[in-house]
Amino acid sequence: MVKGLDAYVEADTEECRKKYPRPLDIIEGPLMDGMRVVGDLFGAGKMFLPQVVKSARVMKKSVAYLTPFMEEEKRQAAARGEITRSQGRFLIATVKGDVHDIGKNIVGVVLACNNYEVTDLGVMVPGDKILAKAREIGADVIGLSGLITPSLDEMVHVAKELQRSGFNVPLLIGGATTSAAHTAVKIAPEYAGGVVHVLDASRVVNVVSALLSDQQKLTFLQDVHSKQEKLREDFAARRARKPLLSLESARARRPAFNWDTIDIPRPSFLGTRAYTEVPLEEIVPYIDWSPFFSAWELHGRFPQILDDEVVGTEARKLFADAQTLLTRIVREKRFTAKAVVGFWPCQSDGDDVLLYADESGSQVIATAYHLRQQMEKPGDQFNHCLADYVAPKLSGRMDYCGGFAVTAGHGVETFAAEFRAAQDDYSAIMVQALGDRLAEAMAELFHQRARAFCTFGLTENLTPEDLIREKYRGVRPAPGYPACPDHTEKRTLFRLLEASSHTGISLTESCAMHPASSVSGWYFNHPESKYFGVGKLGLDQVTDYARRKGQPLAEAERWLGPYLDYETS
Ligand code: B12
Repeated sequence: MVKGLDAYVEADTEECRKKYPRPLDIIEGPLMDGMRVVGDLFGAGKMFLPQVVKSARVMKKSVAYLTPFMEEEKRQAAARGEITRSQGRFLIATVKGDVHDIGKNIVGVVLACNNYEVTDLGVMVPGDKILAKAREIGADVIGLSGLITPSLDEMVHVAKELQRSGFNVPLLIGGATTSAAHTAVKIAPEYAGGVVHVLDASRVVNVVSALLSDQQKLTFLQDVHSKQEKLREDFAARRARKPLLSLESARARRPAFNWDTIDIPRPSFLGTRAYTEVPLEEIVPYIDWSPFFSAWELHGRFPQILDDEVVGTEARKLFADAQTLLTRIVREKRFTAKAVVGFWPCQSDGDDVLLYADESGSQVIATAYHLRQQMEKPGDQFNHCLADYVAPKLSGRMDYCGGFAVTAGHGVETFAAEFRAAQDDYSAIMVQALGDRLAEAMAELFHQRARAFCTFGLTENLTPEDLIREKYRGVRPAPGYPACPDHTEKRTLFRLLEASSHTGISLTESCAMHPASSVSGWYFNHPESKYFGVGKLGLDQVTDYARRKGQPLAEAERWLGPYLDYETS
């Protein structure tokens, strides 16, 4: 089990069954002993996540073999009026509007192999369902996961509902978009039962075991509480220390481009072009493998990571398993990759981009709203906004920008579910991680094609490494990323691209894309375009932005929550 070898697990379990009086003794004896070794090595940094998940697979298969025997035993115990109980009941869910799965699944597996009874409600789970299930199973701890910023707001909502409904079980917060600071400032004050941010799966067992221990719970929560108090103070102090520029001053510090001379390439087509089945083998060479290893908590750049002194051996094994599965996915066409790209004539109007029906510019078919940096910067630096990369109306020149939506996600869930049904979480997580890599690779592939459509890309001669290092002209900021943090702009992008009908990707109420392995964004071709973060936003900008979008201020504030530099009323 410690080595994660599962070939003979059923035969071995049967052998144990003959030796041990009860099936539960096997779980609590050799299986848990094995997992304890795994947990200790993982906690001490001597074992890595892929190994833990493989060991968990052995445990799960063994438990699956024992389950019918335990059911029978439970039935008999119940008939005698006895109750049995696990280490603790953990309820986990990805919040409403979010489709993030992989991080949540990893956490579920790590807890389950430490003998916690994990109930996983899946993705896009509304708060009332989480509360109802928590009540039904008598959850000892509730965990919420989320990938994108709108989920943060949903987490605050769930915390408020837990408080309102009189719950008192600890609430764990995790996922890429979450942070200790946001948890301290926004979520923890809403719920008195204890709210803990957990950075990654390697820490979750210690946190849960402390929370469920009568001896440790109080001091653990007191410690969390004082750290959160400090984070709240730091947050308030930082805001007081670093006042923002007014929107007007920030606008005056926009980059000054000479629009008379800038090269504006005209795309070879205007409107959209859809790709209903992109061959997977065309996508594979564009995969950036470094984030794949991060997903498995092996940190380092690919390919150097394969020779890393500490994680190299595991990284190699993981990479070999990934190649085997990827080859199978491609050969058996397990995923269907779909894409749509589009180009439109456009001009900027302040911080907005007006997209036109044709090059006469007489009919605006959509407006893309952008946000500007308001942080104070040294004198020679600009306060950027994506609209700066588009020829202003006043320049009299017509510009072009593009958009894309790509997905490798059709088929991912079905394939992952097949593995899960066979108690193989290792391969299920691997399938999801590969789906994500293919989606990102598609974004790279189609950006290269887009640059070729705009002719300047035709003379590029870039290696895959050059592509990963973005050694090309132009950017493809994705709504939700730091240069354009408003996820609702995906609605405009999707309408222009007719993305849902062309690719089968749908937007949830939080503007997450379903299926999960999907990416969408804009193309800007300006020779000096680059990625940046808009950073914190002042009330003046958010008020102006809401007015331009025709949105109530409160709605704009809701979507931009973590970026606001002020308290909302
Ligand atoms: C890989 C990745 C993707 C992949 C996969 C996403 C997916 N299927 O989940 C792809 C390429 C598809 C993608 C797409 C997008 N992404 Co993305 N993506 C990432 C990236 C690089 C890593 C996320 C990841 O999968 N990590 C690996 C997993 C295993 O880690 P994890 O989720 O963090 O989970 C661990 C912990 O957080 C914790 N944990 C997780 N949940 C829970 C729950 C509990 C209870 C506990 C205790 C712990 C816990 O344990 C886990 C295991 O250790 C992050 C940046 C980053 N470095 O985090 C951006 C990031 C998450 N993406 C982002 C965005 C904006 C997007 C898009 C909206 C962009 C777009 N317009 O296309 C889309 C949205 C996709 C969708 N379906 O809606 C933003 C989100 C921030 C925001 N402002 O909203 C990020 C943070 C990038 C950034 N810096 O802005 N993305």
